[in-house]
Amino acid sequence: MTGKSHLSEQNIQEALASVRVALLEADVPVHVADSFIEQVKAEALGKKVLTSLKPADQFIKIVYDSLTAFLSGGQPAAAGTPFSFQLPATVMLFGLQGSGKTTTIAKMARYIQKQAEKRGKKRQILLASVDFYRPAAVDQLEILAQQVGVLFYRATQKDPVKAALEIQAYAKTNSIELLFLDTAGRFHVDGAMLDELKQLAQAVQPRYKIMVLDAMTGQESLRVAQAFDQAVGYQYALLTKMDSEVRGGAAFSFRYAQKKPILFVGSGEKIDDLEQFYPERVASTILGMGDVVSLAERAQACTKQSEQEAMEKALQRGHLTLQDFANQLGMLDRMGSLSQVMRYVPGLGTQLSPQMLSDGEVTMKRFRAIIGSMTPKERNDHTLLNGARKNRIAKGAGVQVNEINRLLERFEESQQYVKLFKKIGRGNRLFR
Ligand SMILES: Nc1nc2c(ncn2[C@@H]2O[C@H](COP(=O)(O)OP(=O)(O)OP(=O)(O)O)[C@@H](O)[C@H]2O)c(=O)[nH]1
Ligand SMILES: [Mg+2]
Repeated sequence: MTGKSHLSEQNIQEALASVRVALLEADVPVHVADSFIEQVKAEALGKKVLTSLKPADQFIKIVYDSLTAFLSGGQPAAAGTPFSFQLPATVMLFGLQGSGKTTTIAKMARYIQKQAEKRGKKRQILLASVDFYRPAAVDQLEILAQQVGVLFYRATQKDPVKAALEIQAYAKTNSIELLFLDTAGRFHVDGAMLDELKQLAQAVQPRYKIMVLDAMTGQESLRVAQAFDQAVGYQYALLTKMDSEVRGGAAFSFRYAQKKPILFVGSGEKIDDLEQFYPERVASTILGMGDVVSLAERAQACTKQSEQEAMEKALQRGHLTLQDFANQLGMLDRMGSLSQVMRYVPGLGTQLSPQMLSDGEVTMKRFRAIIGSMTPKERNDHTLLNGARKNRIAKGAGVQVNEINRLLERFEESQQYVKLFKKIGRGNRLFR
């Protein structure tokens, strides 16, 4: 790695070019791709190269991380936490013809109902449409409502705005918690459609306006998203057809231009094919290199390796710092819960009660929080820890000072082991 310890124009040149190709292949517009790359490059140049990683690999990792951060900006719910609407609410969906509005409404109704059922509840959900242009549009929604098992209402009025008000009045008198309003799409962005949507939104004042974008349209979706935003405005987007052969360029362009969160993605034609938006997944499809993910894993493995090396050195020195101690706790944590780990230690598993194990886990977490509140200096030399410092750390970690003393006792104990290791000269062979 000599002479390559920092990222420079030269050592990331090739990586830069391949990222650019990946973005363009994912159907990200050229100007968007270039400006993103400039931004990441400015951030990356001069960064130190991690041990045992090539500069190019490290750069790709930085790109991957920026891409993920960029795609996840402003997401309403952290990955894994289901999104929920504030109730009662009218949710209006709009988008071009065939983008997937009607299907998506059914999918969302199903999603919300399933979430509610998990908590033993049932939501009053109503589906209704003001799409009077395509003859079977309203029937399509009615069939879907039956399929999902939610309510449906057919307006008698044929003027979209009047019909929407009729629907909303119906929802109110029937104590509907969530009304999904389906609208008509056009083949292209056109003034009449946008005008109608604007009037609809003004009349109904929906709490949520969601722009439905077909991920397959790639670059075109950017223009569409902007036109709808100017004319009607919306808080969220929803990308459909992410199951197709697309590489996420639509998601990227949308985030780039609109900076609004992507609420869900459609991942198939079936009613259950709705997922939360996972920025990491899209980032890796955009980069189009399955190996980016494995690269990230490799970087992860490398950090672990350097931790292990640090541990090995500590053992050879016969001296442990609090930082080493925290790393050791971290390694253990990554292996799984204490009880999982203990199961593999002959004899121990049966001697420790589940209570002891879970207490142990809590203690480990607390210890790591305490060490996390120390300055690097303190971590390297625990003898610095006087009363004033302990008070400050206790506050930072949200614990009592006696917890810090307990940690120090345990730490001293491990010191004894480390000394012992050095004495019997096994430190060298331990990790081989
Ligand atoms: N593969 C796939 N197909 C989808 C997805 N979402 C919708 N579709 C399909 O796209 C087509 C159009 O869906 P619709 O829900 O009717 O679209 P729409 O926006 O309501 O269309 P209009 O009412 O004509 O404006 C249907 O064949 C759907 O099955 C998706 O996430 N993945
Ligand atoms: Mg429709």
